[in-house]
Amino acid sequence: MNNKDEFGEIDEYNDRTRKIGHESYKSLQPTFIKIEETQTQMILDGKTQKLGESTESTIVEEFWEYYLQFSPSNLPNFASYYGNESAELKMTILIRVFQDFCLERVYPPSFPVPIIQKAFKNSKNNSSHAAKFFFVGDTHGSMIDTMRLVPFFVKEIEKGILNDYKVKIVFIGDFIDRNDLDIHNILYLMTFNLRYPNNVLLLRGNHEEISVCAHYGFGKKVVDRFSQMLFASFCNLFKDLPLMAIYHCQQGSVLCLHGGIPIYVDEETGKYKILNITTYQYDNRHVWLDDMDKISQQILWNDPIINYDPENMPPFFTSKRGMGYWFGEEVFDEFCEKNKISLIFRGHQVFLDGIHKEFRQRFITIFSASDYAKKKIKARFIEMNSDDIFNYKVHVIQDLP
Ligand SMILES: [Mn+2]
Repeated sequence: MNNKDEFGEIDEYNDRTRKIGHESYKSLQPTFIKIEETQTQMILDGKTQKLGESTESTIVEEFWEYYLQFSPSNLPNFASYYGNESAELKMTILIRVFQDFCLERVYPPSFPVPIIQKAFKNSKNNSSHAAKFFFVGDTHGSMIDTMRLVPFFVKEIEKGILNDYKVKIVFIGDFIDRNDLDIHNILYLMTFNLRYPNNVLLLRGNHEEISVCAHYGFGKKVVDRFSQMLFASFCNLFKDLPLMAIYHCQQGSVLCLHGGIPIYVDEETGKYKILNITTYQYDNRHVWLDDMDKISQQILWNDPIINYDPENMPPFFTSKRGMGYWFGEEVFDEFCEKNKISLIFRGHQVFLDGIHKEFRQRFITIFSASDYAKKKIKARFIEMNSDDIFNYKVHVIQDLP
């Protein structure tokens, strides 16, 4: 129906990927335990320091300087940096610094919901600052696009500082797989996030999970070039990426998530209900997808039904991807009403035009990788002002200077 076989979205999760994921997870289990123990020991020893106070922040500068030498016409090489003997160690440190940052920001004990919430004009405590948002969909290792986006965003952040407004940039998951340069892509985005910790946010996509990335390229590349240990470190980090970002603006709230809205389905009766996303007890922080709660799985995997016909279709049905659901407009409306959401921006689906609007233009898919599956894709991103959320701009990445 809506999905196109040519992009391999149908059966993306199947018995084979599930088996690969589970086997990788089992075989890496001792490594995961070792990583956890090392991290716990470091905390006990007082070795983890906050970013900015630590000499470890030099690792961020080092990666930043490294990526500054490249441009869209001079991309990093599949093999470059990796000739350096200490590359793996540096990556491991960068991963750990980024993981500490995620844990501190996303799961503080006072707010154990995997949502980044920032209030703007609505809030009494935070009434003065306007904000400019940028939303980026799947990048999937397409460095030619990331190399254009990051310098552009840096300039926007600087403009925001000069003119006293906030700049928030959300990358809506799927940084890896399907492209040879995906290791570079995730390293560059992590570095960008750490260098501008108040401006940048990386959300988890369905590819940031062991079953998917062990099967679609990233895992094999990391293990072949480096080690199982490094692959385990990446997977252990992915579980700590937030699932959603919600921004309260004067005209309404805007939600970002990778896949789609979740539906709670009673397996015995088949009846469904729509949840309040801020009070649901998530159990999402697992390396392997099948261990996660069904709501978190769906946030990463669901899709809208394109050209939904309420007369002749059920409100939702099992996704042909092999995980999650496709949902129609009633379910979507109920979700938005219950959670007081006006607009949703998400990635996850490939459209040649780089954008697709569904459900009276309120559910917006954005795709940000032009170098994907050998197709000519018009990769795009969104620019939105906090005081005028319905008049967001849609940019073509290639048109950036
Ligand atoms: Mn996806």
